[in-house]
Amino acid sequence: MLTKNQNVLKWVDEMIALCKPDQVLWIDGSEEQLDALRAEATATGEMYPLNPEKLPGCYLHRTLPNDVARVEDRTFICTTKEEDAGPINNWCSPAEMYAKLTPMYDGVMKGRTMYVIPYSMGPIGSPLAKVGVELTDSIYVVLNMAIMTRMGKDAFENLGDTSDDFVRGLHSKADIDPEKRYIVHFPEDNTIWSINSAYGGNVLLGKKCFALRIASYQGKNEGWMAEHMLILGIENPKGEVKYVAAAFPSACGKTNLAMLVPPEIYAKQGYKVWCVGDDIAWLKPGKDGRLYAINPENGFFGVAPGTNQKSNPNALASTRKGTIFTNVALNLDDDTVWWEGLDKNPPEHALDWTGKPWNGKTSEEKGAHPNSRFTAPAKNCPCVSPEFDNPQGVPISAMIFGGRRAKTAPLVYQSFDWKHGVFVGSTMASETTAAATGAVGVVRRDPMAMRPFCGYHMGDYFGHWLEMGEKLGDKAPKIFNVNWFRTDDEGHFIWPGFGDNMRVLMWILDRCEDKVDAVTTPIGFEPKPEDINTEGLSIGTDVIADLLNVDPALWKEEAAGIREFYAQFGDRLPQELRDQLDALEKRLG
Ligand code: OXD
Ligand code: MN
Repeated sequence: MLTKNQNVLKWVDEMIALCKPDQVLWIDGSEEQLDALRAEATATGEMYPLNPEKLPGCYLHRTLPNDVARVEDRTFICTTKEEDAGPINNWCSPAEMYAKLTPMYDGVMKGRTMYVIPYSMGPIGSPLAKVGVELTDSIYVVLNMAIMTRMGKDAFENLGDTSDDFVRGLHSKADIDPEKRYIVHFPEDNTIWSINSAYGGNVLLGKKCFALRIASYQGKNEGWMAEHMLILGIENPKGEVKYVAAAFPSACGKTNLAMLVPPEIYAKQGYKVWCVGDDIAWLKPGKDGRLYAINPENGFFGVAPGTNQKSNPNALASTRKGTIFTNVALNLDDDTVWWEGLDKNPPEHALDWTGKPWNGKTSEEKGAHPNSRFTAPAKNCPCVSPEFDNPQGVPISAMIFGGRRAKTAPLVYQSFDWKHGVFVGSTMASETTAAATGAVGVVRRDPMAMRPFCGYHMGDYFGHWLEMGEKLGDKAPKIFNVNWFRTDDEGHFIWPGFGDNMRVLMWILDRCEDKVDAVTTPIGFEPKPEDINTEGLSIGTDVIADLLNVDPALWKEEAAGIREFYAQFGDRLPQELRDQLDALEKRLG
């Protein structure tokens, strides 16, 4: 036992009585204990140790083919009142859900060990950090939590001996039965129950379940924000660093932006980019009234396919030691890993993500699952911010929303003010691509990229954003929207993206410091085309002008789509946002 906290001990005892494990192991976070678990997982085949020279301390793990992604349709927010979960979440009453799941956990760990994992989301000792305890029967979970969180006995220091403010996470692989898979949140009880999955997003309970769903609810009640945002710092040649936080839906390049490599024109002047986080930001007003952010996580749970030396050299470098790979291909010649988009040289003598023999040169099948992942320590990242462990967090100058829009949204625009910025975030959307099932170009609204992650009523969440703006007043970050995905008539992306996105970030920072004028359009402030630096690009200012074009006809359609989307929130949609929509329609004429 690593704590005297009676609230923890009582709850752990209750869960032991329910799950009936053969043994209970408290995870202290020591390397010796982790090494013993790595050895055990290697002996049972749960983890496969990779080439110790090329990938020291790295392991491969495979999940069952029925268990490779987050399951939004089996994810629940269980609040006493249905209306508190809102129209976007699946809801069930806590009483009914506990009654349904309790028998499923009864005796589920017989013959297994229960691991008790204390962890901190956020630097230990930070006023923004919070403690969680996850109980699990999976060594894979323990070893991933060791990378993704500050795990072990030190995490209890923050809690003290009497506090009840910790998130109770209970996970069991059970039989990994997809029909009985549940990812359930009880925000009113600080509790998460996950059963019948062993896939990261469903079982690393510190991440989406705690740091977004439960934390968004806590943040609303306690006056802070939990957001699906990367955090990055841009250092100028004088050594001053400005930070931005940015929210994008999945598959829109958050990890790539978080670790971007500055283009030559900026690098040669001495600009640098620092990664504070790639997925989640916890934000709270600081003593000076500005909004400060920490990354509650301690590692990256990134999508492997498409990660390569060109798209994201910093992410790739992060995976070269101490990393767990899940569902990628195994090169049998040298015990290294491979995934689609890594390089043009797939292994011939390999196993695919399911463990079947696979020849990358001749096979039609994919070697890695499209949602295969790396779990890599943040400390491995060559551009990890020196402020990564700063308990106070970093001050945020700008918040950026973005999605994938072929025609509608311009390359970048700034909201008129915070309220308008909340409107912009609440109407965020991304278009489906040919790669996904269903019609192409269909708009899926994903407010603030939180659609799958908001732990309460989305209308109240918008209200919380508005309240935070009131509180921050003129110290509030400026709010922007970007779109890297405008296409030409042949469907090709016009904007080069990747590191060149820094050119847009530079305009954003200039706006925050009042260094550059803007053009007023019906949707917000836009750059003058010549204010986006195109030096060294194959496109010029004329193309930038096209990328900034706002088509009133498309925007009228957009406004109609927003009205339809808003309707589901009924009277829990803040009046301010209705007013914003009316004002947009008026400006469009
Ligand atoms: C993630 C996600 O894994 O957003 O970060 O799905
Ligand atoms: Mn995410």
